[in-house]
Amino acid sequence: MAERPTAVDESELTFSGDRHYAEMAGSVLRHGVCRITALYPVALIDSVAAAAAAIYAHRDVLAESGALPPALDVTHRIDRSILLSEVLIQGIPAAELLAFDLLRTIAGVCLHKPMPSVHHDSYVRCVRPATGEGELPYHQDSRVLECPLVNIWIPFVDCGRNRPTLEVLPQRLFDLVPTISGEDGHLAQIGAEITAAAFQERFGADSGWHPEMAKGDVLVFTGLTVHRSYVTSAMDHERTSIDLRLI
Ligand SMILES: O=C(O)CCC(=O)C(=O)O
Ligand SMILES: [Fe+2]
Repeated sequence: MAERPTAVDESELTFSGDRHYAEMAGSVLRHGVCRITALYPVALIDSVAAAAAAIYAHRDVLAESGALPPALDVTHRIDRSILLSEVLIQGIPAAELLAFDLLRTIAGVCLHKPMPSVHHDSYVRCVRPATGEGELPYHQDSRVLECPLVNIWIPFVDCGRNRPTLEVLPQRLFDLVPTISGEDGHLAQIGAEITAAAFQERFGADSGWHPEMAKGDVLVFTGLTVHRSYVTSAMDHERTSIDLRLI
């Protein structure tokens, strides 16, 4: 029996950064997700993006010359990701600049603890429509990280039109969803993938929300909220973003 949510209008899920944290936390508790618009100054996002771009450029050179350390092989070539702790802005970890009090407070309400901290498994990720690099199928982060968490998803660019966005199921879940894995990809291999067919069967075909996002906007969702990379044939540019996980 499909768990069909009553349709939620995206206006109910969307908040400007000056709204009270309790409204945003309320949306995450009721619907599993909220979007906060214009949360970060564009200049901050640009400086984090530039620091990440320098790391990508360096690793691309290493990969081309066959000198990429084997430990980075999957991370760089398949996930096209960078551990967030490696991204520094004038010596300051990017996560410290991004995980400010408002977000920690919202996450704290959801996790029932004061001021959660950043989980080491937080990444910069680049999704490339041309090659499928970086793209992830439906999953729940708590299945992968094996702990309760709140994910702050931060795109470096406007996305959802010609660049991939994220698709989330705007429905609060209280458990892990059984996984039925496809054959390819890291999440399938670790038994964390929910196939698109299984997702549609369980939640309905049009139940996912794939918001357009502007640089400076974020999505906040729980470790149980089902989500995936959202890529259509109209999207011909890459998108880089951060998954910042609070625990
Ligand atoms: O950025 C994406 O497309 C997927 C990211 C994701 O699954 C995550 O942030 O946990
Ligand atoms: Fe995820």
